[in-house]
Amino acid sequence: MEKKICVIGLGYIGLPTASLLASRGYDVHGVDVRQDVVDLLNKGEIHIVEPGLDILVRSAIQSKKLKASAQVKSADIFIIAVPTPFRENHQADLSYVEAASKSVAPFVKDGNLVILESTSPVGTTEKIKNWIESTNPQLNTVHYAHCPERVIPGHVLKELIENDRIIGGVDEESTKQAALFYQTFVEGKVLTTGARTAEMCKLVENSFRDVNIAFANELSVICDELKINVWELIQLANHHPRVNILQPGPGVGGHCIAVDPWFIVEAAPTKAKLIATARQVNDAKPYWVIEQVKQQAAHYKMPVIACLGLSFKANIDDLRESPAVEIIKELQALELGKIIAVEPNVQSIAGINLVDLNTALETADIILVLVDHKEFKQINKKQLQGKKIIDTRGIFHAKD
Ligand code: SAJ
Repeated sequence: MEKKICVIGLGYIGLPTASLLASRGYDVHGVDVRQDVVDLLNKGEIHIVEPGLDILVRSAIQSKKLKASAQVKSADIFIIAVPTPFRENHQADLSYVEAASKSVAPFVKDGNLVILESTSPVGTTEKIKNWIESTNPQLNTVHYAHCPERVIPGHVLKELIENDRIIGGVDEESTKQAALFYQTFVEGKVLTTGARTAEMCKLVENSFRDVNIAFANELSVICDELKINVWELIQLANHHPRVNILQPGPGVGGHCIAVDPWFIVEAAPTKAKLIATARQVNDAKPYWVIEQVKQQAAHYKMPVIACLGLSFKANIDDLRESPAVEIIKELQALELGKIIAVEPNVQSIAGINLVDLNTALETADIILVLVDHKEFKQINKKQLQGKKIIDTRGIFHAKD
């Protein structure tokens, strides 16, 4: 008989994972604390934008291989995919992981496998074992492993299957059991290690990216002062065979790269100097963009400022930790002009005046590009004539 799987957390990772597993023949029970998400899912609909996910979910629900509720059920394998944000002081908030662990504890049986997919500080998988076993003390042969999710929003379904995976168990048998499971649906390599190294590996991957984006963001600020086009500069420098500079932007958003490096800083505050500085450089970038807008707005009396894009990166609807949202809210608070915004992937957002792209282009005095959505890349440059452009993503940098 196919193994039963219970996935806790039906968000950007849990939902695609649950539906992929259902499509591979597993009996999957999805759990979410949000009843609206559960209800939508049971109708075969979804609450997030991710290419191809709607079709996969619909067929998983129709085949009855995927069901959802707010209640955990017994299973052979439990996958925890809940948020791991940080608190005000940048310390990891493990309350969702703890609550998820305690919610599965009464249903876990000896021989089961509990997997943590959420990006977490070093030591979290051990904590899950402790939370579950202190809630359910008669357990003694449960396997626990961390298998950090590594998919990029926008390409989740492809990357869930094709990416290599790191599996780290709390002991060798746990690692082996988890690896056997992932090998049933992952086409990439399944690489094994211990839980702590797996946890650190994920944090390091995102910190690597954060540090490199910080380099690009710092360059953009330096180049502005030196009157050099940073986009052209990076393009040229990247012709060197061993140079690959990332792209500057309005700041770093999302629930991962802007968060995870802090877990390393928290664990080794005096040692993690470069990682902490990169975070500060990236967190400062939105304020630099706001300064740019202030300078331009000073040439007008109540200008119309059109902000293109709200999501944290191109072609997705995810607004979490989005620098664009942060910038727009601050511009509104500063009352620099009439602030309008365009976001093709979102219907509405409280407190922000969303308009369609044409209206924005027609009425704006200042155009602030915050996200490089495909719709914006197609803008005819004639529509920009006579307007001040602040292009934080470099979509208009190419020479005519
Ligand atoms: N960004 C730039 N310049 C760049 C690249 C990105 O400013 O050159 C910005 C984006 O606009 C965005 C932020 O960085 O605001 C993060 O975007 P991203 O595309 O770099 O990454 P995420 O957050 O969508 O996904 C990352 C991925 N990690 C790595 O690439 C190392 C993904 O594989 C992880 O699974 C994901 O974090 C996660 O969930 O941890």
